[in-house]
Amino acid sequence: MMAVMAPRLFLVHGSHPCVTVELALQRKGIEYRTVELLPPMHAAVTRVLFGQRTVPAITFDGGEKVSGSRAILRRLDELHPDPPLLPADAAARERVLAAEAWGDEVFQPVARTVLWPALAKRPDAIPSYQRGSKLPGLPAPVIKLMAPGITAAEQKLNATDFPTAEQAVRELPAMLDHIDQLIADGVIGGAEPNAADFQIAPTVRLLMTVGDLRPMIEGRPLADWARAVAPEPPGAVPPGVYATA
Ligand SMILES: N[C@@H](CCC(=O)N[C@@H](CS)C(=O)NCC(=O)O)C(=O)O
Repeated sequence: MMAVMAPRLFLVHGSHPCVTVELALQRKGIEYRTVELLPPMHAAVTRVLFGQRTVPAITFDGGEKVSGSRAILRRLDELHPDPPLLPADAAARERVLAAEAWGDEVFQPVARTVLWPALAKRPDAIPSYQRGSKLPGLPAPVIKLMAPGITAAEQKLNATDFPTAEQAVRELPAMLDHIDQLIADGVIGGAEPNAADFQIAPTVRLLMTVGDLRPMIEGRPLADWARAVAPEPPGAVPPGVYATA
């Protein structure tokens, strides 16, 4: 009998949608291997390998390739139905899918919008986001030299700059209210984590690494929920970058 190859997850260290996929794989007890890519160069590699520039991307036994956190979770449910990532009840399922789509399309980009301008202001914080990476770390003086180039490239890639980030910070409380409402409505935060839990919680946890944003999150129901669902990501930007009320 032919041996079944474990899926290979292409990821960037600390990337929140990559955590989403890892949480789903782990929930289903699927053994997988990871291929860690270095940002922002990873986009060129994934474009060649997957025809799409973003991570997460995954290859399954037989060579099937899937890009995108939501598409990967759908495929995982097809390949390994138990435990399911979506509720069986049709109405509940629609609510979870809508929350997951919001988490992917609206909330997930906020972390990139806010983080890269913060790191441009505090390049000394960049090495903290590499903690736990499998790739060889660059010496601090080299990172210092490269920081303006890396943060400028990432801001361009993610269509952000400092004013855009400040606006996103102002809009964050309304988004956090929405997540608290999803918890109150039982769409997320139930006994069994679902696809929307796995999509939204890693973004909350990444935002908590930004010192100015953490106080906006702590004390809300979503802070404990996010801690229960997703692991603590690497990295810390000291407070004092963004003015918050
Ligand atoms: N929302 C999509 C896209 C993920 C995404 O934008 N990933 C970032 C890393 S967190 C990326 O690969 N960016 C590179 C680029 O935009 O070229 C998903 O959940 O899969």
